[in-house]
Amino acid sequence: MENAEKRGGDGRILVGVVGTGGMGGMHAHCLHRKVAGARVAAVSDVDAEQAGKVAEECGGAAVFGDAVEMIRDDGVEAVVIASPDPTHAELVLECLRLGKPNLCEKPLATSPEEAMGVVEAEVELGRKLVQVGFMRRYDPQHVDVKDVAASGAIGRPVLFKGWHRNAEIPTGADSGWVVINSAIHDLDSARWMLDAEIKEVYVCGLNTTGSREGEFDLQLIQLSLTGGRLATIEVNVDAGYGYEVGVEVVGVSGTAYTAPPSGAVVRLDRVSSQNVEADWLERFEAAYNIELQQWVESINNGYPTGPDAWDGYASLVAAEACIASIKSGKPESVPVPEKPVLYEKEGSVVR
Ligand code: ISE
Repeated sequence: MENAEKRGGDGRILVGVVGTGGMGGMHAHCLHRKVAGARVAAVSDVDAEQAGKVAEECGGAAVFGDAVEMIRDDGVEAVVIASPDPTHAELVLECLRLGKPNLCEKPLATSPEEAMGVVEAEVELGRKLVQVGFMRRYDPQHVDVKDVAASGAIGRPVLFKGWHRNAEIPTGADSGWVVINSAIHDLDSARWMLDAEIKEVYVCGLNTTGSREGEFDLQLIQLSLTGGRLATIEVNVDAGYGYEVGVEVVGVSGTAYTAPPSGAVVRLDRVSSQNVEADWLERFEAAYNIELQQWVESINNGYPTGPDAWDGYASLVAAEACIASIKSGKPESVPVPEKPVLYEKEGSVVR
């Protein structure tokens, strides 16, 4: 980056973190303790006490009550956005106006139209600055499966299977929440693993709790993708026993699936057991570290190279079609327009 000299004198990228709750706090701590080449320069949150606590734990970062003010500050060169979902797109657009690289938690926006606004702004700028927090793309177990699928070892990949279970559904969550908050990861995984776009979706669901009539906490999503590929996804956000995510890619001559995250297998009293993670922060701890480390390195090399604004947009278009399918009870087609050339290229500058 051209303004490397500005970085507090030691060459580390000065990062501002928006939101210091569960996700933002985790990102800030991870940047502070585990990521080389970056410094948490500032944090922002409407909860001043929480922001102050995280700032102190992260080496005395500056504290802002207003996210936009923090993003505009000269002492912030790159931004992690982990505030509530409805704020994402506007904050990403502010980063784009200032030319600041950013890593935005999923979803990129609350609707495909809003996400398209981000894509258009980035295309207008002619540089990729946005990365979306689809952290499974950094999970060692997922990466192993992707590598096998991409190597051709199992023949042409034809089917993706994903399973995704949360221990407990938050109060008030409806079918749409399950899709936009949880299934969006699986929609991205299917696109990434199969290297294809989603063309059609069909969702069946169940209410396993009996308490939210008409709302599906258990959803079975069937996808048709480009290249004649298929996918099935189970999302169960009230599984009770813990948190679990896995994928399988079936090729024409073999199959590859995620090994369970390691942990001792304990055999006691004639029972064999292994811990199940409580939530995504525990299950994907390594993935979040790798995601942030690679994000920092990619910025140092010029631009973010992880899942981009197009991935954020395409996943939201598919998510919206899933919600339409839940309402209609029928398959729904997914109208994804042609991908702008900016997102086809390895490099960031197209003009
Ligand atoms: C949560 O918001 C996440 O992003 C997790 O990665 C996902 O697995 C979980 O289902 C969501 O609720």
